[in-house]
Amino acid sequence: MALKRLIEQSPIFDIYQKVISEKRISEDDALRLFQTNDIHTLGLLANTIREKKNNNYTYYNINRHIDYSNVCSVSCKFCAFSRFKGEEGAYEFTIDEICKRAKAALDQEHITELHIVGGLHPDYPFEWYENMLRALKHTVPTVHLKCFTAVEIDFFANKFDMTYEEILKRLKEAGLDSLPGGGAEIFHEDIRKQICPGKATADQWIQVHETAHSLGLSTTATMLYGHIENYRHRVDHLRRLRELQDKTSGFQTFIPLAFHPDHTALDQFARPSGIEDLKTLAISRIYLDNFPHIKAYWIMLGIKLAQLSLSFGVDDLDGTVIEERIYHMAGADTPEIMTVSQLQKLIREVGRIPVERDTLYKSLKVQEIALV
Ligand code: V47
Ligand code: SF4
Repeated sequence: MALKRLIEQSPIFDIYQKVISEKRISEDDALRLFQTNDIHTLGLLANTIREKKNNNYTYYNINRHIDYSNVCSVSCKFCAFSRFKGEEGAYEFTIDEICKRAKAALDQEHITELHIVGGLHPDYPFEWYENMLRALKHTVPTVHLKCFTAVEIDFFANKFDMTYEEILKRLKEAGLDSLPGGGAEIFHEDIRKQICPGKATADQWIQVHETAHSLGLSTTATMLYGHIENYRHRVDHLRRLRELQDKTSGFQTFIPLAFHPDHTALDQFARPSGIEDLKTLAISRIYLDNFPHIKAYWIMLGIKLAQLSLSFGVDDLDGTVIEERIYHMAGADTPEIMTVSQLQKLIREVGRIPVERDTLYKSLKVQEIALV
């Protein structure tokens, strides 16, 4: 009864009623959710939807990230990872090195997914990317290849004078299985032109994903928050994603990414607070009613907060990862790898059931063992 009274007195009680009766919330509602300090009602709402959609399950996968090169033709203000060609710290993996890393991860960790991205390399011919995919399919044929952000796809289209469809069809033929959600940053033009001029616009990012969905390639979506944007920009970002998902149903997951400022041109900012992280995850779960999954990328969020987020709308913790660079170059102090048993333990500790999934959310192993 006390809880009922508390909820009834909440400044977001009208939104609570909407969500409980399965009505879609508006952009104004989402903005009010960002403005509220009633984190308990927010968490309760997000958790209700999370349990309706994904029961008590929490998903993870066994994956490896490979960032094939940090050489990039542009310089986004939030990025600590990229280097211009010839600059100190620039690196390029050969296709052979990439395959060796992939094979080692399959043999030692039994990965089911490779997540491969890189900078916008000024010199590589298109065949380099095709050859990388072909070599990987030959070396680790069972592994799902989730490669290239929409920003990279847009860069290839401009550089090699092809349409998104032509690029994606050729990459698919070479072995591409799906696209990751990076490069979305904040869609709003006022922010984009300040933090990442010179790369794909929001419309282009959306168009690449729409094209991928039309070709049967599923994708994920991200939002980089906690820098110069405000809540209205975040809501605008979520709105554009919900609209595309209404059209295509091609997104699997949404992953909010907390800004890490170290060694970036925006290092005057602090990292978003824990409350800000939980709010953003919870509101994403509530507003994006057409997204099946919300992921907390533990590398970025920290392990303790990622665990707590499982009560704030999150049903997915990404994977074992291995050799993450983008966040660790920007100051992340999380480990670069978590073992499967560590992942399972932190899921079980909050009373959820760990489920190993493949990239497309087919359950591979459900760990129904009770916590002792
Ligand atoms: O595109 C770069 C962001 C993204 C910083 O699709 C930064 O399942 C915070 O997209 N602070 C790469 N963020 C990571 C990414 C991702 C991660 C996990 C899972 C999936 C998925 C995708 O990271 C970049 C950019 O948006 N980023 N620098 C930074 N300093
Ligand atoms: Fe290059 Fe991507 Fe870094 Fe921007 S975020 S500088 S496109 S590597």
